[in-house]
Amino acid sequence: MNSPRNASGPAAGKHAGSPSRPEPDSRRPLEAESAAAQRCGLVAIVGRPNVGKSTLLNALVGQKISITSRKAQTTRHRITGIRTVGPAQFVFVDTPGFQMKHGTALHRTLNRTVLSSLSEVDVVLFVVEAGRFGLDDAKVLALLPPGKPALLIANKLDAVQRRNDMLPWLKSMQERHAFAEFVPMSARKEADVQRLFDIVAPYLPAGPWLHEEDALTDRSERFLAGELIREKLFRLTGDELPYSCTVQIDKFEEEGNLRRIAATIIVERDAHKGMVVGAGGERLKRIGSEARQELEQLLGAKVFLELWVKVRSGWADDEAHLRSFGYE
Ligand SMILES: Nc1nc2c(ncn2[C@@H]2O[C@H](COP(=O)(O)OP(=O)(O)OP(=O)(O)O)[C@@H](O)[C@H]2O)c(=O)[nH]1
Ligand SMILES: [Mg+2]
Repeated sequence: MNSPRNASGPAAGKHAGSPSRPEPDSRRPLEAESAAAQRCGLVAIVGRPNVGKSTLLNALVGQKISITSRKAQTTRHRITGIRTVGPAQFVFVDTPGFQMKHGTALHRTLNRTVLSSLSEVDVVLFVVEAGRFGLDDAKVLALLPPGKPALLIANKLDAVQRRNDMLPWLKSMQERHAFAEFVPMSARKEADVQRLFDIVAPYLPAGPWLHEEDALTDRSERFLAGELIREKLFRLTGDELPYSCTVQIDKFEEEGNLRRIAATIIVERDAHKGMVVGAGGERLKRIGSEARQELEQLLGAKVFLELWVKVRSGWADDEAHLRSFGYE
């Protein structure tokens, strides 16, 4: 039998740099967190690309676990972010934005990831942009398993000019699906994010925690390193670089408080390689230096990072390549 793990040891010390984790309340009797009182549940975060799912996950976890950018389809994996509040452990599952183009094998793989995540969770956060509901949102809504509680998260409320339009819009959403809750909010507002814990908590089943109390994610440092490099690549190249590039970690070595990392950025064409490298190698240098700084903060260690760029055309439509790059 799984024994509940509620030790407050340095389990997530690897991701030190972690900001304000609430301290367990020392006035509470120890029995208060006994297995009987514990709740734990999987909470999927789904929606079309770019609605702010990963931004929300990071805000909920209190640490950047999942990368974000202006570009659609930034997230390519199922990413778990963990947060324990009092007796409740929330295991959030960020997913790739579900999208309608079924073009490449990569697109199909991303959509498969969304579907499999949905089937295994206890509750779903269905994220849309407040005041908007398009065909692309409807496509995702249609995937929600019947009978599973789904909460409507109307995100980016801060960007809504006409607040008066929100009420009729929420009413129209009520007719689209039997949402268990309606939550207009902004993932960028701390108070909204805190309120969400109280709203979601009643949907977590009673049961022992799956992770240590201070765990942040079940993803490895090696995985997070690849993701952070991909984020800098997306953010520093703008729209001219197509979405079809990826990052492969070739080496990840731990030497005391030092991480030696070597990674390759994989692009589809020679022209794309030029965009990544930039004039005199300036852009690649910047991608490397920004990724290194953020990694040092995340891992609480010194990082030595080597970056390479390689052309491998057609990788995004090649199942074998996808698997070798870690896409499930
Ligand atoms: N104004 C505003 N912008 C937000 C909010 N939440 C997220 N964003 C922005 O929306 C963009 C997309 O955010 P992501 O978190 O990457 O979106 P996503 O849904 O994970 O996207 P994919 O992984 O591509 O599906 C980023 O530029 C965020 O900064 C919010 O509450 N308000
Ligand atoms: Mg995302």
